[in-house]
Amino acid sequence: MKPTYEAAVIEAAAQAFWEKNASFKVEDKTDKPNYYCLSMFPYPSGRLHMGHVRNYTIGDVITRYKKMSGYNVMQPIGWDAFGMPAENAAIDNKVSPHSWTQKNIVYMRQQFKELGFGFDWSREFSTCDPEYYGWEQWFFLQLYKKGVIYRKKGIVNWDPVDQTVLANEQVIDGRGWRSDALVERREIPMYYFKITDYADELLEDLALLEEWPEQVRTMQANWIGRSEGMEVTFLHDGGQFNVFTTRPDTLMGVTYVAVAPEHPIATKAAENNPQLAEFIKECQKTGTSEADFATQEAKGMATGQFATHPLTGEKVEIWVANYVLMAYGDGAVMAVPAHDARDFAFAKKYNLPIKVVIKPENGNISTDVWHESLAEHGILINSGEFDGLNFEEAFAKIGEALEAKGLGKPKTQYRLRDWGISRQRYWGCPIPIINCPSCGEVPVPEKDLPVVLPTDCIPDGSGNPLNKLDSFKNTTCPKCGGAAERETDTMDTFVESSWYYARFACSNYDQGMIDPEAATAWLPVDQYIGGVEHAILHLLYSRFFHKLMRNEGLLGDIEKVGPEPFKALLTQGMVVSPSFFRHSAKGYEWFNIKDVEVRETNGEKEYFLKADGEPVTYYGIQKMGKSKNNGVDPEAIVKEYGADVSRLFMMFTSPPEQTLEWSASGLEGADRFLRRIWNFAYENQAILKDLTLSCETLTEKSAKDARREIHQELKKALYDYERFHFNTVISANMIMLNILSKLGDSRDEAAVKQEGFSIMLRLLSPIVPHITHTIWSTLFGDDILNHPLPEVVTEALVSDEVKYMVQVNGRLRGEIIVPASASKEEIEKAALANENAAKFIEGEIRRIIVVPNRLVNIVAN
Ligand code: ANZ
Ligand code: ZN
Repeated sequence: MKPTYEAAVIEAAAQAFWEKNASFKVEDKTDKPNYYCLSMFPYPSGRLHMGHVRNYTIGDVITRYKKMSGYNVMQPIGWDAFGMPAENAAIDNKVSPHSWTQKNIVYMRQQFKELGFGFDWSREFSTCDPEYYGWEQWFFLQLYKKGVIYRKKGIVNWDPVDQTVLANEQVIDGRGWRSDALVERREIPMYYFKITDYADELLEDLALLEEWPEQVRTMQANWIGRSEGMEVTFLHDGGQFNVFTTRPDTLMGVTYVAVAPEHPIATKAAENNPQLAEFIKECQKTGTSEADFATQEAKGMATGQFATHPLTGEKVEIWVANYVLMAYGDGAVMAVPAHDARDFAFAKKYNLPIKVVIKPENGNISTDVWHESLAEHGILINSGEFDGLNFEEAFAKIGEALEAKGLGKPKTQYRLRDWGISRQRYWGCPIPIINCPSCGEVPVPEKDLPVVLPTDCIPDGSGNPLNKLDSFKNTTCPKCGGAAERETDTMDTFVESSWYYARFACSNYDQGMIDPEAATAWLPVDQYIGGVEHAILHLLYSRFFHKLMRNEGLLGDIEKVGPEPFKALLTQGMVVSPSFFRHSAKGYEWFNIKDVEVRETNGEKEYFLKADGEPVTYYGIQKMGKSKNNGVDPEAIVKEYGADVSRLFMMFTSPPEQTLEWSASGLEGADRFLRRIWNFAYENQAILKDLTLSCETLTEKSAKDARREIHQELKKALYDYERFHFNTVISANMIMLNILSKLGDSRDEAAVKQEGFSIMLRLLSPIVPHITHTIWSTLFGDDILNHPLPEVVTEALVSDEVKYMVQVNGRLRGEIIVPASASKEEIEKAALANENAAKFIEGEIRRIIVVPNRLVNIVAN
């Protein structure tokens, strides 16, 4: 054994050992129970950042912990390789997205290996491999046949200068990110998944996900957004239209109705109203994202038309309003300004009447300014025959009145929309459809799959290069044999990430999308780990896909696999670090902590740039990232300190779900602890290897005490491991090392050192696998991974002595230590002999009460 800890040397050797022995390659069936641990696979952006490292470290610790707990653990890894960053990089660097992506994968794979992650590399794949996305195209065709995927027109952001469709995040303040042109909305045909058919199941099955964070389940439920309400019909000159309302109790307070700018009534009214036509066009210039709708100012225009109130028969004006979404409910609302905040703001702006029909509990019905009590449920007023009813009664009675006239019925509405998956982009999975001038949309025959994406295009920013690539685009119609064109849209990359978890069970299977036997063996994922930013879409789409694959019979024994893909979910906290800036004419300039010097005078901290000695402003602890230049490159950490130090620091500083604050001193601390472990092993080599030592026959008190404390710490650590509280597992080991370091070389103490250190190595092995591997194999000659976690020896916890509190008349006055075998009389005698207690005994001793193993109370007066 070398006298000093050299991370670089031992880590390379340990990694080579795992690689050579395929230590993390797993078979589908062994004599152990299977456990599937999955960290969300990365986008191959170029290099790992700290968020990645934290995510995969947590997953790796769980993997190794479960392996040492007796499971056959699969921890796969792959690459979520399609998507926009590759196209943007291609535009900037003039290389194809394919070669940019491949280069990144090679680099990041190496980084993974240098961090010592126990991945089963035999299962690796990229979503841009035709062997992967070909099955996705096959699945598309099955769903298309059944109508689960269908085509309809959808609205996109159109950049009139670049002549291209923009993603929502490419629209900045209503303008194209590259061209700065005002973005328009366009309607184009697109493909959709009918996820709304699964809304109820997706909502109800959330209850099965007991090992998911409550917050994530709530976010999913809100996203699905089930609302119980009523569909109400309004008649007007040209016919009739429906509105959806959750508040039919406010029906008598309707003072106008409003339709979305795209509503047919608006279109019709605009035909001979140029001003209105202009307004509608204006509305269409804003982005199409939810956020755009939520933040824009309410605007509208009257159509000059009127509708008939379904109960009173009064005329109410029809408005076009930008706050009404065409895609929700019926694209129209019955406006009740007195009780709905958006209607209120709109009515105030355009001077429309406000009629109060609900009296809230606090009685406040003033409508000078908006206040929340107006939106509460209450008792109906100004509502004729419905006066005096509460919400539930009014819902029922008004519902009956509407139904009697055929002008209303109860309705359940979902916020969830069908999932549009067409992207007008190159670097994605081609949609397997051929557009024929005579036959229309024709699915690609299964025998012609996969439709392979050409890999040598270099996009230039002016739209999808597939449109200009005749060799891809031009084809013949499978139906009529005439000239036809391939669909050039590709799929949303969320499609690939919706089923990769299942493909990892059988990455190399070529008889189908999923091997049913492998699915039965591995699914559901036992533990899924990832960032909370995926709490909604990715997890919802994966849950949806799981149900789709189940319905196609692809998942094997569904009784065993179950209806959900991820049994337990851990959402790891952010990695944060301090940020610093200067403001100048050029704007904000952000400086990295490594370039900043901290000076402390009289407890006040001041910050200076090392380069010029001038001050910079501290901007607090922020999420690590490029925008604030406050990132720390994990590669530099590994180079300087090694993978184990980085892993230990991350696991020790905070529990997985919480924010992790970067600190150089924390890293130093982790490094010191590992060096102490190494030194301990080095200095005690002879003892640690001595096979004649045993803890079974200890007689020395110091040794017995130390052993008891070690096993007490072990007991806590095992409990915390199971809860994934790795930070306290580590503190327990720090305490153990302190205990062991105080022991001498007597046979008894040496035996405890040996046992205690072997406990520590096994406990720490999942967290710092390299150093523990090296020390273990040096001392004991075999592979620590093949050893189970240490177990608590119950006898070691039993003490020879017991501590008693001594009370006099119920007040604590002293402590005594007696042999565990002491009789009641001996304990009483010891208590009376306690000097401090004796001082408080006044008068006659009436009684002595002994509570076994806890206290002695002397009653005297
Ligand atoms: C009248 C009313 C009175 C409403 C009141 C609310 C409060 P949730 O709960 O999200 O389902 N609404 C319906 N369709 C809409 C659309 N296409 N665009 C914008 N808003 C729309 O919301 C349902 C409520 O949102 C409905 O109930 C409707 O306004 C509005 F005191 O009807 B309510
Ligand atoms: Zn045809």
